[in-house]
Amino acid sequence: MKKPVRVAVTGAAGQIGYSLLFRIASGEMLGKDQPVILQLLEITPSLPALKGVVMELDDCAFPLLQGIVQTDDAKVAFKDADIALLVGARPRSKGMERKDLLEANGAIFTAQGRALNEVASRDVKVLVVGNPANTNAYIAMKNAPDLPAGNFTAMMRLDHNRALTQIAQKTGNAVTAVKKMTIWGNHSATQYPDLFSVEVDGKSAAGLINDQTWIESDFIPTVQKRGAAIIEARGLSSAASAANAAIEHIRDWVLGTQEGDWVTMGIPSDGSYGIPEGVMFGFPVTCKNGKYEIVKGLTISEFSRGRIDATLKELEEERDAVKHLLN
Ligand code: NAX
Repeated sequence: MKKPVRVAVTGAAGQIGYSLLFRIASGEMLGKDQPVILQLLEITPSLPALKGVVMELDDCAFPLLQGIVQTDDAKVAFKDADIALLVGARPRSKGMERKDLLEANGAIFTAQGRALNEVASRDVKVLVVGNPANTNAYIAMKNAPDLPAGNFTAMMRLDHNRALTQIAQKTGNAVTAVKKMTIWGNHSATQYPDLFSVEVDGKSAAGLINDQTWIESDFIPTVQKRGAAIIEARGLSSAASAANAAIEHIRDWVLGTQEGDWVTMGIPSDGSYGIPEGVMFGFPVTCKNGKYEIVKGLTISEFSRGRIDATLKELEEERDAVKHLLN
């Protein structure tokens, strides 16, 4: 039997948590032969609800689940964590400005970055889901100076998966035929879903579709605004699809991406594609042996460059708004 992997999840009693925890415990994230210990963090008022979720986890009798920690103390939740899924965040309430949202979440991710720095495994793989995900990940990274910056990532995978399905449906293909998608930039409405490197059954998606108006007026805005469309339809934000994306992000990071394809991860830039170093940006990456690497050498058209610059500008503005919270 393998040694159990310690997986910390924050916001564990929330909607995404409810879709996420059972799949982690059943082995869908790290493999059907990998035991796990769940270390669950909630705010104090939500501990009773968390207790209910833990009772349900118990009632599944998952063979791979070797322990569960429930706590409102980040240092307990992150102790020796190998993986940390930072899902819990302050939602935007009525009348709250974007600046106030950044500030409220900044406080949470400053504290959690510090706690990770103090007690997590030095190899901890951190995925920030809670919004604004890229900037929250940036704040946590900056508050964990003893951990490698590259351990911190932000979730762009839901946007990536949304874009794959749009292309599959447009071209009448199975989603498995669609490869090499990239969502550049911020997990927000400025993100740039780039189909110019996408292949469908080995052929250029842009060539097959051959319709710039559809790309600009349909594909890009549909992917960018999908989160709002789900809220409009469901009355609640995406949860099961977000949990699925988190599972896939970590699974690929740990177990590797498929040959001949890549995925999108929000990672600190190494300066590639003219994105200033350190900016938490959606990039195309391949993963192998637990490490990710940016796909280099893609052609960026003038159209794409304009979109990439716009999402970069937004991320730089967010970073400037939280400067006082950085180490
Ligand atoms: P919920 O409001 O259902 O759950 C959030 C949970 O986090 C609550 O139980 C709350 O008590 C807890 N929490 C709040 N502050 C905490 C703290 N400091 N420490 C620990 N727990 C804390 O939200 P849910 O629908 O689960 O969404 C969670 C986050 O994911 C939100 O910020 C949401 O905006 C974000 N999303 C990000 C996506 C992405 O692609 N990056 C997509 C889906 C989702 O919108």
